[in-house]
Amino acid sequence: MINIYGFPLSSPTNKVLYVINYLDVPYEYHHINLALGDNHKPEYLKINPYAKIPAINDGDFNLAESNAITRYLASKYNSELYPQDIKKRAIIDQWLDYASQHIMIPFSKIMFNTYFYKLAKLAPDERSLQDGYTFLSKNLPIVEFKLSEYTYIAGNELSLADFAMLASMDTAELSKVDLSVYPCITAWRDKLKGQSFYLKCHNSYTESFHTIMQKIDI
Ligand SMILES: N[C@@H](CCC(=O)N[C@@H](CS)C(=O)NCC(=O)O)C(=O)O
Repeated sequence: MINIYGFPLSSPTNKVLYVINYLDVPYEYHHINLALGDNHKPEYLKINPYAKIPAINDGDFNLAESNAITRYLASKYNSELYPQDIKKRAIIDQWLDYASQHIMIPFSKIMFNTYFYKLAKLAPDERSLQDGYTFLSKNLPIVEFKLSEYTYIAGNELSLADFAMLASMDTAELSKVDLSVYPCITAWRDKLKGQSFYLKCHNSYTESFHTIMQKIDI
């Protein structure tokens, strides 16, 4: 049984959950409460010594980094989400990196400076907030162009890159980034969000966010 350690407001965690639910293999989810510092407890540091979530444990094997985890899961279960062909893999890897570096990070800048720093009683950084919006205004059109030519992020087949990109964009509504100006992204996203792998995780990130924020002890 695969153990997944994560936190529901973490986009990298949701990426892993989307993939494992799509693969439809059994797993056990362990809530690592970042607000209480569960990620720094000795038992978790045995799973991931650098204290970040998500991570997985599969028997005597531990692994962190959401992209590495999804590659491992797809490879373990021989999934076409990460095919054997090295050129197809390389293109998927390219878009996994693009989603992490050029979409998830700018959205994180917005989320931290709009919501999470306030929780930690830290002052927002206006420059970092604006960088988030500026980078997305440059980087989202690249994704829109790709989806105007192809059905999915890495080509005409669904791949790990779609799950990474989907999770990276989950905070769009809370971030007040209007994705409706990108019709191909919107149609692709709506199609994936209606699928069972997504609905098994949540109805939407926004709904989870509001539910969790209402609880003091997250
Ligand atoms: N590149 C990593 C990012 C992991 C990461 O930054 N996780 C955050 C939550 S989204 C975390 O563990 N933060 C806790 C901390 O820094 O103490 C991945 O894709 O898994």
